Amino acid sequence: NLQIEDDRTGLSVECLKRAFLDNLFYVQGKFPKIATKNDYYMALAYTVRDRLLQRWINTAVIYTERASRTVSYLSAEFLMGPHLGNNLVNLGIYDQVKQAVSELGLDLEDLLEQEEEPGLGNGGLGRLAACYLDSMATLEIPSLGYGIRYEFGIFDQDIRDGWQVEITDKWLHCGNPWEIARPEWEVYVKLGGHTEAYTDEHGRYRVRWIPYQVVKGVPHDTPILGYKTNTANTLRLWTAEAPESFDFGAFNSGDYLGAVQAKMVSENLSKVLYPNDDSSQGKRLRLAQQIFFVSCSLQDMIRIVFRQNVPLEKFHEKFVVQLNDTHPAIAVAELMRLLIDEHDMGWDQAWSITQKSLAYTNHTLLPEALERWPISLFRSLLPRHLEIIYEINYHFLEEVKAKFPGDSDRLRRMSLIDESGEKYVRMAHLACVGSHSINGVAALHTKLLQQDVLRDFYQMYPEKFNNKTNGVTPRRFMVLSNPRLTNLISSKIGDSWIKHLKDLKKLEAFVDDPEFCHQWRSIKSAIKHDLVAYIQKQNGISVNPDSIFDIQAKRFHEYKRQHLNALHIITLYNRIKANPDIDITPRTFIFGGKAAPGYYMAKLIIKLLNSIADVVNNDPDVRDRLKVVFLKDYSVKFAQRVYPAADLSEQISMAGKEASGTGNMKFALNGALTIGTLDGANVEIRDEVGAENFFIFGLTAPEVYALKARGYRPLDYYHSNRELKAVIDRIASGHFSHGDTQLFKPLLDSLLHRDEYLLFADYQAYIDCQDNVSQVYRDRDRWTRMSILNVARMGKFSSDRSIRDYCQDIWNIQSVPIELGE
Ligand code: DL6
Repeated sequence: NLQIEDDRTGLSVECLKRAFLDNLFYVQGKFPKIATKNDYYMALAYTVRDRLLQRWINTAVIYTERASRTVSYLSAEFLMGPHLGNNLVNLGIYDQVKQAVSELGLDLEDLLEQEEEPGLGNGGLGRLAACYLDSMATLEIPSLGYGIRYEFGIFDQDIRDGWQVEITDKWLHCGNPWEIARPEWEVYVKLGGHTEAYTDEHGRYRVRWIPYQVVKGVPHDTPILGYKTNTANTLRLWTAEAPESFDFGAFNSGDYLGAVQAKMVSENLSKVLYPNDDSSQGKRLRLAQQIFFVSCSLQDMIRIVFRQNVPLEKFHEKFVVQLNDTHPAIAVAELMRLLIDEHDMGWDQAWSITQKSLAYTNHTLLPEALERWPISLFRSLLPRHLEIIYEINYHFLEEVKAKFPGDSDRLRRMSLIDESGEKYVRMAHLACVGSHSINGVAALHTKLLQQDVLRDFYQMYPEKFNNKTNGVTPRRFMVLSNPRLTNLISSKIGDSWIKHLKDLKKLEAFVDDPEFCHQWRSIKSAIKHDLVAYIQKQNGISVNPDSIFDIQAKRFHEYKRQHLNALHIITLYNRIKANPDIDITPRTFIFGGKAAPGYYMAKLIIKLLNSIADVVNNDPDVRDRLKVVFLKDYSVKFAQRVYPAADLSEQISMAGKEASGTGNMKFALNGALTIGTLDGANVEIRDEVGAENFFIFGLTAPEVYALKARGYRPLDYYHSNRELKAVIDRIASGHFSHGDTQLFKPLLDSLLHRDEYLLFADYQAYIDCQDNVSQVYRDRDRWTRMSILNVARMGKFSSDRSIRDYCQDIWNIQSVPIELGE
């Protein structure tokens, strides 16, 4: 018995080896001779999970005993990335495990590669949620992440003939060793049907909801371990099931297909992640997904409240519920419904608890991304919620009237219901009214919310607004992904920076140390060589490791302006074509990212980049001075490989559009210099690292507004800028499309006649700035110095800092250290 316990918790190499072989045998049912790589991965994953479980259970015991105040982080997306490597880092057993598997004749890197990452998110918003879970566990903050266990995550991206092709992401096909299903905590969610009013035995007005359909939610829990703490919090993801697998009535009467129909309809709810990161499409299934996971999660919280003997009136003392964008905003109406209809509470008390419990984070300045649902759809799916929203709206508009008497235009603008045409429920308004806190994700973003997108709400509730600049976890995005730089840094300043990122500041003392600078440069160079090998293997393109690695890796969207980057590439290409002997600093342009499947223009931009790559990489005049590489299927795993290799990070969105960005932080933390506009968190990164260590260009947000207000005419720029005109004409001529002059016409027409994101207005400033980058790169000492100073000054952008800010300003929550029992 003692022996078994040791094999499940021990951290010595010998013990790890024994446990690994034991899991291979007893869990995978294999022995080394016939085991596949995946069997080995699974055996190792279970070995690591066993070591997490002790911490996980202890954490749960202590939280339960103390009924600790808990953060519920509600998010439709959690882009976790592979678990194995991160758990090894956080457990502090990376080296022991590497040795253990190597003594068994295996390579740890190989096994890490094997993991299918759970791609349960689109991009920044989902990845932020994952960084926050890591930081909450590291800071020993009791927390539960709640979301959906999509059977199919974000699609895999293939590139065929330069076009993006989407492939189903079957991330669960080999099983998921990190989760434990908890069917004993299943809950039921109602959908559709109608409501009936009645009077209860105390003579009170009540409403009964008779649903058309009931879906079962089953939680699947994944432990989230903090870095070198004993805290293991929980990510709880819901799977939708039919309450009964079969409709036995239909089955018995011979209607077999009809009998499984209900099961299929229910399971659809957690079938697939919506692959759009920026538009609300008003789809019924999406709204159903939202109510599904929100209702499951709130019911689960109420179960916990009861289990811990907390009176329901103190729900808001036990839980603070952070809404990650408006996707979970239906929580406002659902919590009201649960308290009033299911738990007999009066309206005023329920409303007070709801507002005190909920807090809302906004993640976008794009008007098209603000979710709204047609009333007809809402009524057919959530009839009771619509009634509750009408009632909230009535009380809310009374408040507005009291504060701004006689301002009917304001009432119309602020109403929870958009009545300008077809009627819609405005989810951002619902979130603002139902929450006690509203935050943006970077200083500029919050300011723009206050001045523009949510101005009326800011005037109504100024005290609710606050900024929480995003951050990223240095565990995954440095310690795990960049061990070489991590070791160099720790050899100089110790490893306290991993938990206290501001300690990186101590690196400044070494910026004039030639030996240190040399090591710094050698490490970047070694990592670039690795990426060169990867690119050769993946894309068959040979790349010069001494060229500037100029990387833009993020979702494809016109506002992010990957096509502005393309204009720069063609500008350099044109210069070479005009003067083949021109002295150009060699560059490798690397792109990665997915486009929403229905977003035609973004997909055309991917096609353009691949078409440019085909021409530029194969034109003998270029003589390998420029290379263009599109790395397909960008993911967290892939990002971890790319950030450390970058010299230059492209953060070139039109100012006033990128809420924050977090890739900008990951690149800079890994020693890349940034070329960027004054948008999102770029502004704060520039402030921290110093303007002299940052390549800033382009219009500011106020200049963007002013230019648009004056009347923007992109054609004027085209006609007056010789290089710009040559670039556009080169594309239009069919040079990158085998003579086809129509292929990129929609993109060119959009630029020449609308150019919503002001590429032409920013073009010259961008080119000038890039020319400066090329100049500075030639001075390797200067570049290295800038790189070191960037890293040294990135302390602010740890997600630990963000979480501390949330804890202090919004959540009012303290850490609960976990002791490991015997
Ligand atoms: O806050 C995380 C992340 C920001 O860094 C990005 O700037 C922003 O675009 C992204 N938003 C989304 C889509 N959100 N909505 N709605 O991913 O959030």
